Amino acid sequence: MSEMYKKEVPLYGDLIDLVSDVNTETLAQQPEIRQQLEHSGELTRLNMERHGAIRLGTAAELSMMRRLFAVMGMHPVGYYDLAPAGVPVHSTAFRAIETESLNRSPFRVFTSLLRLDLIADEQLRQEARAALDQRQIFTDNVIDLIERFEQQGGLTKDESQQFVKEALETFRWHDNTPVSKTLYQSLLAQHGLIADVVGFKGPHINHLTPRTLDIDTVQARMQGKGIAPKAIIEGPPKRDCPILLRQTSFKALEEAVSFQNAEGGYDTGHHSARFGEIEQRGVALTPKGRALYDKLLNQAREQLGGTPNEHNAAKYYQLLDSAFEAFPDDYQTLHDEGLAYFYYRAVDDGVDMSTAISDLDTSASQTETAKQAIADLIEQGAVRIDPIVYEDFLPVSAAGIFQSNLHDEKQSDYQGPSNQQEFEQALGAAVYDELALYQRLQSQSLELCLLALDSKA
Ligand code: OOG
Ligand code: NI
Repeated sequence: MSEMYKKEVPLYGDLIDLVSDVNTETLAQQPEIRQQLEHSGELTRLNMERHGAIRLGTAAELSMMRRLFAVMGMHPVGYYDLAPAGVPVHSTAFRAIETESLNRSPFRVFTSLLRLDLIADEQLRQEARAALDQRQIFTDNVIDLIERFEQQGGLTKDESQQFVKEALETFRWHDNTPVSKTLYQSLLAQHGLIADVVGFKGPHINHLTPRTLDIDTVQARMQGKGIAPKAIIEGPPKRDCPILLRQTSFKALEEAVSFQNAEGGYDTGHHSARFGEIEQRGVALTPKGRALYDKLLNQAREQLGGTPNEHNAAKYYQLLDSAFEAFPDDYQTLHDEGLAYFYYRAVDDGVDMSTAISDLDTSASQTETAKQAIADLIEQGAVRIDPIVYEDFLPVSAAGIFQSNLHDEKQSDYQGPSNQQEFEQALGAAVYDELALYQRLQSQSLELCLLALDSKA
């Protein structure tokens, strides 16, 4: 997919080069980052870290997409409702869920389902539905292979190769649209996103995202490389100990498209939807940490009194910096205050730890005595903590990424209830709770760490 996208959107290739230069510089300048990535097994996956995004039109497309990703060990994690931020979709992310699988392939796909019910104009809604019902975004072969995978519980090597080739077709760009220019324009007038989904043959991958170790430097250097960045970096401010996710993108390009007309020919026009993005990930936050993050982010945005843009970017960063002074910025405090998730590792350097261990058993790891015992072991240097990387997305940030790429000046306002249940019904499965996944990783690592200590004691 990366190869295909670099060919389709050459500017993305330039972005990848810039990111990998900056990553190399950062690793050379900051050996502690290199060491940390080595410990968590992420150094090898640094330059292949990617996410991408697609937008789907119907429940049937979403449920088949779930089955397609399942073949690759990618499962729906999290529910994101973007309607309150003026984007008529709700979403999940398909990704690996075990540490080992994540280290092998951290690729995620942010997958949105268009909410046609949010189109107010009844006739347009029907036309949109009819256009979507007519398209088939999966090849017959890929559907056969998905069914075979489900029946056999796997695919042979040949079948897997065939699967990758066939699955890729779904994500390809098609510059001939199946709708008329008039319909496209009415859809566009409703919302850029509706035109992008309904107006095309399939859910073209709309961006891919490498991981950078220094997003501020990449953002600053983009312009110099002829890449126009969006106005602000989404997410938390720059910190010593990165939390969650910071992201920025270059603006979507205007691309030539041909609209089918009634005479069987084509009318020319253009469409902008595809862009490139970069991300910098930090430690995953517990519910307590996340609540603090949301509170501080809202505080900065309320003080700004509007959506961040080119004109108020400097002020926004200032407000964000001062709001986040209330968020502890060292791993030890993040750990001790229960704000973030960590891996625990037994350190092999002959520290005497016979005292603390008796207080510990994992089932009791949440009790105060156990917490104190772990804190003591960390303090003595017998146990080391390493941040668990946040693997998911942030709704406010995602809305900012969507908006910057829709050339959408008007601010839409969608009321109505968030509908995870309806989303899961369309998906044909429940989404995994991301917080439960991080909690499980942390507990498992603690268990292993205690076993290791026990065997040494
Ligand atoms: C998805 C935008 C959200 C992210 O990284 O938060 C996103 C889209 O534009 O379809 O990719
Ligand atoms: Ni993205």
